[in-house]
Amino acid sequence: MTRVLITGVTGQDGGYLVEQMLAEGAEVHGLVHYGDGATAAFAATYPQVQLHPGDLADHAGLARLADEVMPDELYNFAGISSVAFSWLQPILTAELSGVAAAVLMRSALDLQERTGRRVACVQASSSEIFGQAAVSPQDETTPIQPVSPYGAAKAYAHHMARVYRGRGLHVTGCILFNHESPRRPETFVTRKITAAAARIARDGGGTIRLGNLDARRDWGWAPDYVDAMVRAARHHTADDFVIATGTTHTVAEFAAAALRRVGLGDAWRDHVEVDEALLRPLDATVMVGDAGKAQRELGWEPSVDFEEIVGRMVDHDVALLNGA
Ligand code: GDR
Repeated sequence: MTRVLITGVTGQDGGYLVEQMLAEGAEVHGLVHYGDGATAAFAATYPQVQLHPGDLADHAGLARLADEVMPDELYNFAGISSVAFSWLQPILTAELSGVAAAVLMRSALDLQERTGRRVACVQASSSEIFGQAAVSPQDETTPIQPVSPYGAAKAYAHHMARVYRGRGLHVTGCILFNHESPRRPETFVTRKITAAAARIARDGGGTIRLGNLDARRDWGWAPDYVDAMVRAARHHTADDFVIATGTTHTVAEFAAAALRRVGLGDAWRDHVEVDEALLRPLDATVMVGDAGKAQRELGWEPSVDFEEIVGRMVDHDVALLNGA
């Protein structure tokens, strides 16, 4: 039986990975943060998962956890996931999204060297490591030049995956572009828009306050991205893989699609206000990934397109408001 350790298990990707692993019959362990409000609900939903309370800043605790669980596969999804928040807490972001990842990799390597058993690791890297990339689409060879504290922390972790790979650890850096689902919190622009579109439709009016409407993102379907990471963990060779759809849309286009879904297509601009306070000090402008390598080597490709992602998220939020 495969034994899996997932950090960040209560997040969007953690939940989808748990479901995929339980369906396979794996033994699943998750690191949860002390006092995380999401833990009780998560434990009730997935009672089969063995939860380990801990703190990413407790380096000795992370090493002990790896030794105790002795995972075959370790997925690191933990850390600060909001680029906007990283501007408020840059040092904490470096600690939790950068240093903690390196600690986990070193712990996995120590374990592997002591026991002689392979520990396949996946580092959830991010397209934010490319910053304001000069080339589009971005692939595994695109220069790493982040423009946000989040991107810088993720770039460090991504480089450390390369370093530990050189030391013999089977660690893959999956460079994930934006990936969405109804499980996204409203701190991310997609869910903020779909939840607002549902409210506007119910109330017969209202607006969404947004920041940069012109930012272009490559939005994919989160369960597809989780599946890519499992394929990467099990691939014969550890490597870097871009996971993306290859299509890009602006925030404005996302808002228009969401409002179209609730029947307000032509009037979408009447329902969007720009709030300068939501603009970031620096924001990647165009993100679009080339996942050709993942397609060739992992047999992976995205299964849900932009309109369908928007549609599923809006329909979920409409149903939530209707008490479904
Ligand atoms: P991002 O996602 O920063 O790309 O990181 P987010 O949804 O927060 O922003 C996407 C783009 O939308 C613009 N934007 C707004 N963003 C938010 N959150 N709220 C707003 O009101 C708003 N208005 C406009 C942003 O400026 C940005 O350009 C996500 C996260 O999942 C990371 O963890 C992951 O690594 C990257 O995607 C790939």
